[in-house]
Amino acid sequence: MKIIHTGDLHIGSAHGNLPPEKSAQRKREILDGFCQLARFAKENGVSAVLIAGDFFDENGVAAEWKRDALAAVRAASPVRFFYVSGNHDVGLELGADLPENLFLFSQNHGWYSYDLGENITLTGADSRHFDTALAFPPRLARERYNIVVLHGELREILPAMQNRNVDYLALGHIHKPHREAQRLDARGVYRYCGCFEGRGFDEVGSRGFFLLQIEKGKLTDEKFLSLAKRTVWELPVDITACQTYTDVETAAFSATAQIKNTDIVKLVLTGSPSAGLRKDLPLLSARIDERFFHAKVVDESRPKLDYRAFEKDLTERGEFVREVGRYEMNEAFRAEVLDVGLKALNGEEIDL
Ligand SMILES: [Mn+2]
Repeated sequence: MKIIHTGDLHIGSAHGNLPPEKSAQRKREILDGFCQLARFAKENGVSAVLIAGDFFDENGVAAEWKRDALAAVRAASPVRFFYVSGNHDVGLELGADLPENLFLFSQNHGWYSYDLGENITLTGADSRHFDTALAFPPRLARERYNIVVLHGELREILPAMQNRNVDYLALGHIHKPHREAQRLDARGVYRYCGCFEGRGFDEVGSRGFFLLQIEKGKLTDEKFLSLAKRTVWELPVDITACQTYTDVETAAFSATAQIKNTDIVKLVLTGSPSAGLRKDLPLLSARIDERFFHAKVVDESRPKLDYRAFEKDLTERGEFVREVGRYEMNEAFRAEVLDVGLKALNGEEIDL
């Protein structure tokens, strides 16, 4: 039997840190991603799609987003969708007209189980019953293949689920996927599926979902697949050797050369260039941004300072550098103090 483990889609969410029109586009793309997932499931003979919470971004998500997501579920029949709510959508009202192939876990029980066929049992607890459910873990039959779907933190979930005949613990909540399934106990494994698409600069790298194959009580195959429209990247660029703005731009372009122009990029300048280097962050940001769907540049480089050059400098800058030189501190921290202080004295913007 083929089963998809997904979650944390956050349909209806705006992508932070993007200009309004691009944020709105991302919002549509994420819903469209789910519609594609539903089609993928149908076309590939998937029996069940597990949605491990945060299907929608908030309880108050607009009606049309819910309607279109549920229409995609309905159109994918006979694929069955099993949805536990997460912390973001625990109070969500889905309305009365639910697709017949959508199954919930919130029937006023702590736990609810479904027989998926082929000796596989799926058990889950909705977020509103999370604490009670963990206090009274489910009784799972030893002779069944037991999947449990939950949304929450490992430190709460793992102690309650160990040594209880769980074979696969399908988790949602943490947005970074476990590409390798993690050992739960002598019998089972667990994993977070991660969010479906990166939605902010902190959600870097591949995002997707897991396609599991379970045969005769064993997980015989699993694949990490992605339908993400865009990937978010964070790329360090060492500018220590740069002498001019052109060098900085060249280094930035070469660091991003392999990245698709439809992706989202955060470029981090690092290293210790000479103090006089003109980095021109506004121009660099604009040049990088025009190459990608969206980009931003963060400067974490710290200038190399020759203290002797300030020995006879009678300005506030010289006094400041000499003063910092008198204290004991590690050199990386000293460089940071000098960088921030000199920027402040120059009236430059400080990024702490
Ligand atoms: Mn989430």
